[in-house]
Amino acid sequence: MNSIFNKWRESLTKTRDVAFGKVSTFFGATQINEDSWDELEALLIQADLGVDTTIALINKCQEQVDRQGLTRTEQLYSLLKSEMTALLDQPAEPELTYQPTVIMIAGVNGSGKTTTIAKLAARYKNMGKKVLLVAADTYRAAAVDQLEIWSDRIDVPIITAQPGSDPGAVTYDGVKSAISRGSDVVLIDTAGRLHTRYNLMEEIKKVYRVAGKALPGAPHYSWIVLDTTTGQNALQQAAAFGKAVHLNGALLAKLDTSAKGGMAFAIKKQLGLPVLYAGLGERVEDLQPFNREAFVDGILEH
Ligand SMILES: Nc1nc2c(ncn2[C@@H]2O[C@H](COP(=O)(O)OP(=O)(O)O)[C@@H](O)[C@H]2O)c(=O)[nH]1
Ligand SMILES: [Mg+2]
Repeated sequence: MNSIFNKWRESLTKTRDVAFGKVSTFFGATQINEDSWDELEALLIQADLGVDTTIALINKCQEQVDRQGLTRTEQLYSLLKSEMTALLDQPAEPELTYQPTVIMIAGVNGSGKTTTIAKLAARYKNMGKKVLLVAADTYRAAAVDQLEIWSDRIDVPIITAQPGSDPGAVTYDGVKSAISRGSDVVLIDTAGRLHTRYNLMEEIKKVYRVAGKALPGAPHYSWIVLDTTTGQNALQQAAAFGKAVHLNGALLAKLDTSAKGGMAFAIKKQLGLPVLYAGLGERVEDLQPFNREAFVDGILEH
């Protein structure tokens, strides 16, 4: 267990030092008063928790301070830690029991979709699952190439189409192919061009719909990859995807290079999505099931 906490702690260095460093120095021998609540509120907003989440968190802490009769800011540390943990879900790792289980991965360009798919594929393969990759980001040739390189590297088969071809068609072929090969898990990579937002949303809806035509009930999971280095902005982008298709999970990318990991606290409140996995580094084994205790422990230094 300790090694898991250490891994999270190491990956969260930037978020801990840059964004939560001041939150950590806040706890001291001073009396809790109006000013300290204002200060804590400002620090949490600066740490990318978002205004709504921060206010809800402060209210919870104030309730507990009154109830427990706490007087000094140092007593707020463990209270804040447990209230922050309570803001996060601790979901079980998704079950891969459909035959095949079809997973669509959405998110804006550069958020980390293709890399996260490779990591998920490697993880599921290690669990003994037969995995198939589907390159439905057909817009850029480089996007298909990138997934092909991963397919070679982790030795997982891939279904591709010519760049510029219909992402719906490759999705259909991919899911049908998974059925005939007896794959356990299908991971569909999608495009994320923001500058043609309307088309993008139509495209992702189509991929979603076509997956269901190829296999009723698919996609069983639709997860959004959030670039944690962009903080609160990532949440606004995710909300747009959530309007186009039914999302049921969020995946955090680049926690290891982000100073804005605090945005994770706002995901449940703002998007209503559980965080399922987090990318703690660039290697395939750096994708970890989300661990709320290790996360909170990693960002709050005492
Ligand atoms: N350090 C780090 N880099 C990441 C992580 N996930 C993705 N990246 C990098 O982010 C960049 C964009 O990732 P990519 O998967 O191509 O994003 P996509 O456009 O959404 O498919 C690449 O350079 C990745 O190596 C992560 O968890 N940690
Ligand atoms: Mg990509």
